[in-house]
Amino acid sequence: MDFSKFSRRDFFRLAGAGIAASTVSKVAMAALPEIVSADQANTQSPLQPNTGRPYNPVVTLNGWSLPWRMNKGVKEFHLVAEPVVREIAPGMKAHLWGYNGQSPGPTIEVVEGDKVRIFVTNRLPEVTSIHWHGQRLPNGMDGVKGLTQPPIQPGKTFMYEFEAKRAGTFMYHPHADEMLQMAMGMMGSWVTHPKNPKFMPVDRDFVFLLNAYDIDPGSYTPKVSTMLDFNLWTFNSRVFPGIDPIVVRKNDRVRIRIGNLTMTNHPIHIHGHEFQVAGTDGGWVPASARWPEVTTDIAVGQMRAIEFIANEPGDWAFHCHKSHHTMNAMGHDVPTLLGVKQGDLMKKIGNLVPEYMPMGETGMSEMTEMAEMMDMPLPENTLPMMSGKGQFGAIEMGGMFTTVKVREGLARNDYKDPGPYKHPKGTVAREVVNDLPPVERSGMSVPDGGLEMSVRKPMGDMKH
Ligand SMILES: [Cu+2]
Repeated sequence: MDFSKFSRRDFFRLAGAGIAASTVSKVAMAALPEIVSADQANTQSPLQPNTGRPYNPVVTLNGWSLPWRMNKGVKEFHLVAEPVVREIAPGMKAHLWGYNGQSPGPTIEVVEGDKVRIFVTNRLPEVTSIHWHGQRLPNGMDGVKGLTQPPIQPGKTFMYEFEAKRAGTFMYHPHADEMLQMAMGMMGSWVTHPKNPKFMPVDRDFVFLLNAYDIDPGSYTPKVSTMLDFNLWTFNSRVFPGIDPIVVRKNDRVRIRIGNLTMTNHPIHIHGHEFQVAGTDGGWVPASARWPEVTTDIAVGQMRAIEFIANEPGDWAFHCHKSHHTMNAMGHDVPTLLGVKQGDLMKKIGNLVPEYMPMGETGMSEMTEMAEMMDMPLPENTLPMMSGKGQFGAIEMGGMFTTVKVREGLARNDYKDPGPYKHPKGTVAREVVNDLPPVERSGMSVPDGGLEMSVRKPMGDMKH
């Protein structure tokens, strides 16, 4: 793993830096695993295990996995709940709460049967706790503030200990002031690898969370009381074009594990391939119980691990099928003006409201082009509603959208963006010009006087 991207902060700096200063004992902190944190939103290379049982690591989309230390046979991790700055996409940063420098927090990877100890240090201004969604564990380790444990006060460190009993994909998030803390970005993925590395092997294994924010253009902090009307629909707290592509080799068996911690469901859709749901947060789906899909709905609090053979080269769209979830901020209160002749109305309004932007007489696409042509300035710290550039022009997407890039001849561990797909000659949709071969007419001809057809009218009440 490329550690140059991380800052390793020692516990003295941690203890001296924040609100925790007076309450964290340096002696106590000295016994804890070193804090590792990330300051970037790029997808990091998989973390190859160098201690403990072997496994095939996952790749966290626009994220990273947390290093651990072995202590007398126990895998020890250190999570720090703290305010973070997350780049949502180039051009926009959000002031969130997260873990170890980012939101979502780092992915935790363990192996079935591992004894795990997770230290959680609270550097937030309020109490927190962590619930380990989907895990089999002693009740008192379940992380529900008030019900199974006292709150973790600001400045304090708690310890969770349990055995990772079941292989699969899990999530972690606070179970204290939950609505606010999740609206602020506190969550992460957890993968328990099977003890037998040959169990359901895949060539490339990706994981990410669906999350959502409501951040007004020009501001940095999410509105924490929003219930449904979020304006940034994100994969791991990133929106397109800030989401990295999912890069795979032709004929790879690919798994993508997707957890939903937003407040609504997301029908996740792949182009050019079919997949099967091979796992949920409840466990692996037996092969005999799977069926083919190109879209799977992921409800709130669910995880779906989809698998497919990537045997069609290309840049395939991979996105939520709710079309307002593939748009960024600003796009949500636009009046429908399809077919409305705005004429010099826009000039008149423009005199009164200088920032007035006319919206779409023929559709929204013209706006994207106009904004580009006029080099229209956006308010500070926000993103165009529909953006992204492809080899054929504007992609006009935002939010929960990325591409699965299937390429021949990549190296085993190569996840770098290979650039736009080079289409074989004659395989791209094109304008019809006068170069089509002549059509052979069928022998059918209409007799003189035309054809007589008799049609029987359906009777009765045809409501449906
Ligand atoms: Cu969606």
